[in-house]
Amino acid sequence: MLSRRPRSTRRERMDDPIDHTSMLQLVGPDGTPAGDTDVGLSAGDLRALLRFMIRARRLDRECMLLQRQGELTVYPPFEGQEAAQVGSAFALGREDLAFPSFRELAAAVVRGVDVVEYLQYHRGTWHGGPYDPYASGFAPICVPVATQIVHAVGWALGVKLDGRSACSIAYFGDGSASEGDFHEAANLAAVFTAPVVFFCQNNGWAISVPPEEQYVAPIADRAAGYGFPGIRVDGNDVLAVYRVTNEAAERARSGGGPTLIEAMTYRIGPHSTADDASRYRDLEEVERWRTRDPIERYRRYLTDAGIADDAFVAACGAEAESWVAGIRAGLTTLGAPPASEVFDHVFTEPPATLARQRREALGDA
Ligand SMILES: Cc1ncc(C[n+]2csc(CCOP(=O)(O)OP(=O)(O)O)c2C)c(N)n1
Ligand SMILES: [Mg+2]
Repeated sequence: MLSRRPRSTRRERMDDPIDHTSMLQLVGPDGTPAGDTDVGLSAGDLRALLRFMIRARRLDRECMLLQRQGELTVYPPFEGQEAAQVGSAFALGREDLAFPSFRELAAAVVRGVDVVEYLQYHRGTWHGGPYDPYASGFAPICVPVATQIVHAVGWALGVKLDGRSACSIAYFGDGSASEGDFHEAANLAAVFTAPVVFFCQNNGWAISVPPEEQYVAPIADRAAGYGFPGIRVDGNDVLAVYRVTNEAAERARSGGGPTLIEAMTYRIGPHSTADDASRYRDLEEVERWRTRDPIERYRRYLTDAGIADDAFVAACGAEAESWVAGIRAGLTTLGAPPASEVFDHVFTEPPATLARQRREALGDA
């Protein structure tokens, strides 16, 4: 049986583990500029970043409610990580392909994935969500930790062999960086100059395991060992995330090879709806991270800079409400998937036993 973590270990975390001087930040937690905020985006695009983050948070909270109401089986919330996901996904082009883990719904929204289709995975009615990965540029949800990092490199190598200009981005967490898959993928990408961006969302926890039990040096520093650039960025600063991802993606597409980005952020909610985070972390830690909220920070920056006003922010909130209401309606009125799917998608030529079971269950061949 698992024993509870000693309280002293958790107490040590109250000293902020993030060194703010060693990560790129363009907008500080209070919304004031902390660097050159000209990231090359138009005023419309700068407003779109805020609109996406507001929309994503509203959706995330609705998904938590949908799970509690029995409409989703389980759901992994991303609240707190909106800037990391929206800023990075916004930097991708139509030809690029994102390889997510299971917590990247905000990135999926930016890519234009059909959310009702995406959520069928969490409703338990389809294995990976029936959306088209190529049409949306967003690969299926990947729950086996870190396996998608290898997939992203494989796809990127294919792009290179085809002579196309595109890149992949692998989304993964701090805990995933402890898996062998991460190392294998990073080394392979380095050796073959694969056009891939390794995007680590360091959200402070891997379920109940804190960073001090996962690594000693910053994850971004590992890039030097593989021979490509690595950078730590304030993952709650959407402009900084956009800038580093855009640069990494452009380098990848133009033959410069991989980049490792470590976005320092925080998982405000539980690991998933099946988790009680109060068993292993203090509420003070969560409250401290709320003061670095990515949305409020960026809202202040945009309004202070005169790029957005209160009416725009209010309109984003209203638009998010009706958008989410449509998703709820779409999800809760879905019919059951056809029973035949239980037998599909594994064998090209089903073995006799399976064919017999199919006949018995469905009465067809
Ligand atoms: C191969 C594998 N091992 C273990 C698990 C159980 N598991 C699910 S999420 C998770 C932790 C992931 O932590 P991190 O990479 O930091 O991502 P986060 O959940 O914080 O987004 C673990 C151990 C799994 N899904 N797959
Ligand atoms: Mg994590």
